[in-house]
Amino acid sequence: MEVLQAKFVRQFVEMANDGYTHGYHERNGGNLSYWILPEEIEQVRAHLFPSRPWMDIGTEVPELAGEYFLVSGTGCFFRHIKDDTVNTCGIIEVDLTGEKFRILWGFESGGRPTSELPAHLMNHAVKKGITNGKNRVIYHSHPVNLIALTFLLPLNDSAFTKELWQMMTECPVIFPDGIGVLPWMVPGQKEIAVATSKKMKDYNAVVWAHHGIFVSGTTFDEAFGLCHTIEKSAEIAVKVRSVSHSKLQTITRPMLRELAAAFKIKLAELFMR
Ligand code: 2HA
Ligand code: ZN
Repeated sequence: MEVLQAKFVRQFVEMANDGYTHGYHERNGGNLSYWILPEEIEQVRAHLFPSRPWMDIGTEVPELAGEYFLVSGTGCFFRHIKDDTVNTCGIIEVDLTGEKFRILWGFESGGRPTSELPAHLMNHAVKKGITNGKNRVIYHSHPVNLIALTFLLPLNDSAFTKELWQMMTECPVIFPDGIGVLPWMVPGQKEIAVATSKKMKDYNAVVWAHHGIFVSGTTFDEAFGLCHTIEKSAEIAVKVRSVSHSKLQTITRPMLRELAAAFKIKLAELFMR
């Protein structure tokens, strides 16, 4: 099967386009990666060309040795992924040491994977262990209201989780573990990749102060839906703050407990104090 016809590629492109139309990807902002299943790589193997050299990942991911990923490209605009997938995206293979990768398809005009490849692969490595291989998608974007909140709330997991849980009734159901927050750091480096992947041990979403968010998911819908929900909740928080310094009422802790009981979910106790 041609790579562009494979279902996982079509879903990847659809999600990238959703992110663009939601306004999460100005210029070349944001990036997306998908851990390809063995049967999916077999569907397209006849169209892969291991003709380019092994390159350094910039970190070590021995857990992902020999695995294949579909990734967006550095400098690429999400608005072009739908109509120009072969130049804006590519399939890569991780080598057997987990320190190098090579391009097998895509990036036709000489591009290469996202500058955040270390963070993507380290997050995949952590989630692979925690979810028994079920997590497939890692997504990074720049949603405007969430970034605005990083100027208004204390930069810690508790402040963000409590605020965003309170803003929309279904938030605690969608991210019962809460969300992680990192202080401002230089993007594209191993340090921010290590810090993000540490937070991914506890959460499926990690906020980068004054920058954006990383989310994980077992499917494209799960990952995008989580980002979308968090950004919508952040938009409500920003709107409420824009109108008034104080809230007249909110979703209280007893209400959160009622919700957890009704939906049979376990909310992270850390954020219920
Ligand atoms: O420009 O979003 O964090 C791509 C990015 C880097
Ligand atoms: Zn970014």
